[in-house]
Amino acid sequence: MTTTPVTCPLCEATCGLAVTIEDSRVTGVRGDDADVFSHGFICPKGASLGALHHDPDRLRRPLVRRDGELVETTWDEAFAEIERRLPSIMAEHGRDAVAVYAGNPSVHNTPTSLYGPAFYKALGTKNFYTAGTVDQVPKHFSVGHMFGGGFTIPVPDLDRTDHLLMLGANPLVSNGSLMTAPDVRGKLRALRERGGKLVVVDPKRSRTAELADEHHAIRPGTDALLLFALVNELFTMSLVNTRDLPVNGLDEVRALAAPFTPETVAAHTDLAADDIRRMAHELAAAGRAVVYGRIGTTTQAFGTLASWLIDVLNVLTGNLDREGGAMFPLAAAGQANARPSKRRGFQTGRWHSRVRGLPEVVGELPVATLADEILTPGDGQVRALITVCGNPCLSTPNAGRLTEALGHLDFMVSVDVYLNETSKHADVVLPGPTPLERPHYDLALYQLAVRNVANWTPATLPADVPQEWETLLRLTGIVTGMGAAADLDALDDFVAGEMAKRFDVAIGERRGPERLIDIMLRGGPYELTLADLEAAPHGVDLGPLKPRIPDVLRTPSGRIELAPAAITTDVPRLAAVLETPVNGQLLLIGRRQLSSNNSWMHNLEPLVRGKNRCTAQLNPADAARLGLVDGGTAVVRSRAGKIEIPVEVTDAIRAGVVSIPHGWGHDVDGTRTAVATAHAGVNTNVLADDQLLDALSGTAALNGIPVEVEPAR
Ligand SMILES: Nc1nc2c(c(=O)[nH]1)N[C@H]1C(S)=C(S)[C@@H](COP(=O)(O)OP(=O)(O)OC[C@H]3O[C@@H](n4cnc5c(=O)[nH]c(N)nc54)[C@H](O)[C@@H]3O)O[C@H]1N2
Ligand SMILES: Nc1nc2c(c(=O)[nH]1)N[C@H]1C(S)=C(S)[C@@H](COP(=O)(O)OP(=O)(O)OC[C@H]3O[C@@H](n4cnc5c(=O)[nH]c(N)nc54)[C@H](O)[C@@H]3O)O[C@H]1N2
Ligand code: SF4
Ligand SMILES: [Mo]
Repeated sequence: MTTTPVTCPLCEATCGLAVTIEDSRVTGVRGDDADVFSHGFICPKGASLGALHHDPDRLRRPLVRRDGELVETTWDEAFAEIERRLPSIMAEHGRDAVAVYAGNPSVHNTPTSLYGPAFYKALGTKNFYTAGTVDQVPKHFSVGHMFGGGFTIPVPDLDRTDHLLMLGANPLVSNGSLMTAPDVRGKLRALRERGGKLVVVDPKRSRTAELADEHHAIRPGTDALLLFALVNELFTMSLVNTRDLPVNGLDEVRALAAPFTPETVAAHTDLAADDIRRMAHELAAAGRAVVYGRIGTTTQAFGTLASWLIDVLNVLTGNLDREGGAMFPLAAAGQANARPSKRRGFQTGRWHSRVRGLPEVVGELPVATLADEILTPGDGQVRALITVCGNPCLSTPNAGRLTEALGHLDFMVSVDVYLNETSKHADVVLPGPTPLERPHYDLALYQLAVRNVANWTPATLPADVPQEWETLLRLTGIVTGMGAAADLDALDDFVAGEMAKRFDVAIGERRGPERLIDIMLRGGPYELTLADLEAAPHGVDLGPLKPRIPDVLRTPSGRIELAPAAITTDVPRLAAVLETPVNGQLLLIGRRQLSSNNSWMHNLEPLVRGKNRCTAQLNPADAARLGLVDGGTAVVRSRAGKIEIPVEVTDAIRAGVVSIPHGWGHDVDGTRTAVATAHAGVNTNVLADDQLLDALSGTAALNGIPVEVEPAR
């Protein structure tokens, strides 16, 4: 029996877990008390790492389509099939005819996060999509233009703040996002114990709102109006104090905010003008305060404006880049803004999608238009798709249309551990190892951590499938013409060599992800080595966040751009909302659930036990008006589609709002997920509208979707 410390790769919190193994069976998973960051915290998903590892439905051999059926095959045959079909499509129709969709776990999985980019670059397609455009891309857009780097995202300094204004986030359930912070509940309790204040803005009295000092049940999609009114009040009452921050565009922001007084936004936000005023005054008066927003503020029609205004408020109150405010982490590895580079400024729209002309942001196109690109004939039509750790048939808007579109592809490959709603459409499915069978270093999420930390986890158990970095290198070999039999060591040397050049260090001895992480650590700001982390299995604490301005800025001016034209151009669209009378339309929003992980962990019995969680939550007043009863069934309709779903009546939801969780809808033929199928739920993204986007970033508005609800007959 051995107990090994492991960093959990399932969500953004990066908890340290202690995994007990007996005769290569996982017999226990608990929080690792010695972890330098999480100090023993664990959630139900982390506790299910063993169930995931032993899930009999998890794919252990590649699948290939023969006579219409997906059948198990050898690795050589799987790659041979890809080599037979993919290069010819590229040769005949060009590189853009092959699209990629990289899903959320591709960022949490160290090997795919390191070798995916090498493969995508080799593929060279403009049709590159990720889960980012159903998630955080508006934030990349706003910080890119304000601070000069799309990944220069400030995070709330949770451990030292005295006032946290939180919008559209529920970290007690999600465990935090764009804010790597294990045990958020403990941190929020500590905030209140030291006399601080937590204010939550959310159409639902979420678990986080329940813990808060104050909860404001805003009308969905109107956060930008509220935030602008807070800005307006700060200027009007001379409460602006940017300290010694280097700021351009103050006067412009003051002028832009002028129409958005607390009175003018009150009707649309459904918040009282006096409350809005008080929120502004308390924010300005608190010693150390921070505004933070998440999914409810990004995946909505004004996602970029809301994301921008959140940091405008952090600047106007002098809380950007100061202790207890919104601070820039300095990760040990891979943080682009930690290295000296030219201040070229941030660009978006370097290319556009073919059919709808939607802009590129941080190298990707909006996934809301992937189906258009597949279904619309013409030069550059997408004919092949490669998904890597993604389930867009459940995760992206107008899921019904995307599912139909996949049937029109000439060829599809899924790099995925399950045969599910998306991978069932593939011609070849390539599985990878489980989290316990691969090494882990949370490259992306330490760049968003509320404390600077570093932790390396070697693979705990031997894998019965190839490592995904090798799979991705094989695919790289195929699309670069070297073929599936390409020399993987030579390809790996090439990838490592490029990275060593970029980080200005020697290439080093190891192979695979170990070598790449070692290169980034050695070239990083703390000059750590992988050996240092191997010697510290519970992690290395690099201390609290420190101010990083001006060095962190990469705007051409070297200053914070508070009113970039690329963003302010969308303000008239927001102002127009004020001219439109409020109507009584029901609006659909989403919610997360503690024992779900987007769409893909519903095949684990411990996580789906108990009553059906996939319900439409409605306020008692709406239920009564519509003739709906708790436990009954409702028909919910939007422009995009229609579903039937059980009703849950609860006063936690404000009137005029319906909340349905995403990631459900597992009752489709041809999958191999018996437990999930038995707990199917309904796919809410059949309702999400692929035409309803944040105008600037093309990110889908998954919150604030107009719907009609009636009792099912
Ligand atoms: N309506 C609505 N829709 C939403 C959201 C919402 O709030 N409301 N949220 C959006 C957000 S924020 C996100 S991030 C997306 C997520 O969207 P996706 O990333 O498309 O979906 P996931 O459910 O994370 O699916 C992950 C896939 O990766 C596979 N997988 C898991 N681990 C591994 C691994 O180690 N290797 C490989 N190869 N495959 C693996 C799983 O089997 C699954 O197929 O959903 C979005 N969709
Ligand atoms: N347990 C669990 N944890 C997860 C995930 C999971 O599926 N399950 N998914 C992970 C992923 S991919 C992500 S991106 C993060 C997301 O992390 P969070 O953003 O914290 O996610 P949610 O819990 O969906 O919280 C969003 C909140 O926004 C509210 N909301 C909806 N519309 C609006 C609006 O218009 N305005 C405002 N102010 N609020 C609104 C919702 O009611 C909800 O309470 O969570 C991650 N963690
Ligand atoms: S909170 Fe996230 S990182 Fe921590 S145990 Fe749960 S899933 Fe894993
Ligand atoms: Mo996400």
